[in-house]
Amino acid sequence: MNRFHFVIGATMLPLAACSSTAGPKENSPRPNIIVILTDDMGYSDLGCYGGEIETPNIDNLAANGLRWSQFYNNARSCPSRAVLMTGLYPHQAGMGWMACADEQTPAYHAGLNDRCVTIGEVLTDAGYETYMVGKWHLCSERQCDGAVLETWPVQRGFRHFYGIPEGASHYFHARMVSGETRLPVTKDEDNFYITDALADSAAAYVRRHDYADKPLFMYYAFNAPHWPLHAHPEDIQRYRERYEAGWDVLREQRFAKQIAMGLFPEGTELSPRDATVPAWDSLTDEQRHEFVNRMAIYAAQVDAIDKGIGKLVQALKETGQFDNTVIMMMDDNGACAESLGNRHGDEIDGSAATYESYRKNWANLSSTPYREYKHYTTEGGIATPLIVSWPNGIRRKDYGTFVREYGYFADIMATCVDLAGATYPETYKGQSIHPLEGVSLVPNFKGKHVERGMTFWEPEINIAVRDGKWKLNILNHEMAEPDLTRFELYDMEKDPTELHNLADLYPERAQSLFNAWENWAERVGAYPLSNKGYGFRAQTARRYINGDFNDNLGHWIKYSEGNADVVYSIDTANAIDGKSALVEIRKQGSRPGEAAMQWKFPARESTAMKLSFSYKTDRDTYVWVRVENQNNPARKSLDRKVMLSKDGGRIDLGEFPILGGPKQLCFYFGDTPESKIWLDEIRMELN
Ligand SMILES: [Ca+2]
Ligand SMILES: [Ca+2]
Repeated sequence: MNRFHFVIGATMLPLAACSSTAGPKENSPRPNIIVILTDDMGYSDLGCYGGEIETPNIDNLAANGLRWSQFYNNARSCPSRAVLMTGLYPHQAGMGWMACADEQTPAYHAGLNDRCVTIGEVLTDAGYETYMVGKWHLCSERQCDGAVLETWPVQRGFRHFYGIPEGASHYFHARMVSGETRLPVTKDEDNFYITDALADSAAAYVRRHDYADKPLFMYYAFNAPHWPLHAHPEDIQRYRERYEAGWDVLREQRFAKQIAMGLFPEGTELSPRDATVPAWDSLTDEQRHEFVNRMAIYAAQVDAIDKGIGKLVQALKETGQFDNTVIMMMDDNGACAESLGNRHGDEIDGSAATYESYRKNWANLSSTPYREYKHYTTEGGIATPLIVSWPNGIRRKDYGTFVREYGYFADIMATCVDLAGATYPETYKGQSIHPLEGVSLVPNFKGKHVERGMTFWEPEINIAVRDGKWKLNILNHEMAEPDLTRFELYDMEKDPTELHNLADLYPERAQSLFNAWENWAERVGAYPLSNKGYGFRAQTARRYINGDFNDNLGHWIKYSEGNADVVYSIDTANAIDGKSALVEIRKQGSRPGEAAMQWKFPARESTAMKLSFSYKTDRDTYVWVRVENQNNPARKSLDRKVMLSKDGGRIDLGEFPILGGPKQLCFYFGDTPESKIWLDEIRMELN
């Protein structure tokens, strides 16, 4: 199985052989550390958290280790991963929001900034060999698009990397990266399945690792079970029957199992079924068939994660490393209610041709017993399993028990620093680093108390504060301006599922938690709050044009059709200010508009735009500069033939009105004579 993958794993291994000489030598008592992250898996999907999906390998780690009943992530991929990797709040690390939108502020930078360090960087300096396998999602999409590697895993502390820099992947047709090298997209005949490929790579790293030389740190981040729904047919088949019971019965079953295992106290209330999800009994046979398929595929994806962890544990055991390896496993956000695919009538079978999600209907099961999902600061959004295995460090009498104190993703960095005897730096590469926000969980490993204190959230203008047994929520499900007085206050000891809002009963407590949140928001840069719509924010960030080409051609669209023969590249040797876009027009097109560089951006109604740019060229020539409506390019706000002289220079097109809506700035070369044109310092200002 996955022979293609095994070869890839092997090709990057020579790197591992050239270990540096830093760090302690033989028989180091320091443990290996492996942080395992899953993606978009709900709180109750694992068997050891109440689920009916078969996860024997993970359950085994829990049975011979510890489980946290109240551990918190940061509600969404990029912010959660930033917190996990840096031990800071996401805004401090530059990832207040997602990798798709560099909003040009320190808190919303779309990638890790230089005021933070990763666990990989800290443990490298402490003498660990560092590996990363899987999904990164801590580099800006614009930089990824431009192949700028500044914040890829290898640049941020991981000597070995196999995975995807981006936030999601097709499971069968994946564009993997080994180290810093993009590999070809996998094809059907490669017999590739990403979860298995990552598992083979992680196990191969462990087997090749020289533990006598130095301990290992591995960050193993599955992109599963994030959409799309893709799985092995034989695994899907094993799960179909058990989901015929439907979400209503299964929610009750999961909850009963959670109470029986002691995850929640007797008397805890199960949240009611999401009001927008229909009763299972009300579905037609056809609808049931479709939804059984969706959940069976999802379960098969989780099943594959478990098999992958089984391979990892086996590799650790066979190489004698398991007993002194700390494994910490968690998920990056709550169950995902996002709706993908629109294939009603087609069979949803988890095959490569499909691209589906399991929908809110099943996310509601995955969140059992909580309300809500990924994105929100209700427990359904931010509560995650945390399972810790460490035979040499956890007392046998504590095996299988729950740690009932709450913790936060930032604590993982602090725990790694503690376990490794490392120092969290005040400065790194000449930059001052934010002080660590996490606290070590190692005392919890020994049955002792950890003082986590107040903890704060702001994902997408969803606000939360946890302080002891109290939790304040301000939820913003709409795109509307947030109402920061709409407090929900919960006693998490009596009401862990957040069903009884006490804000009216204790208004002063709610207000004081909010005041603390405001101080925090000022401190970390969460203020001013940004609008939460994904498309809106991703598009709005395009108003910051990549006009200096610092991100190469990132997010420029290189358009050509017909007989236009145009090459677009970045020139650093012969450039205007060190790096410029070079457009080589090799053959003249038959009509204007066949080839262009396009920059897409949104404009409000009645906006005035200013535009200027620098150029060089190898002959007297011209270019058409246009601002077009994206949906109807014939509607132009600007249409100018700009003469370019062999001397080069700067063109200022002044200020002009543009129509509102989605726009594209275009440099058209379709009828431009054969020539080379260098463009740089493109300034686009919108009022
Ligand atoms: Ca996620
Ligand atoms: Ca430049």
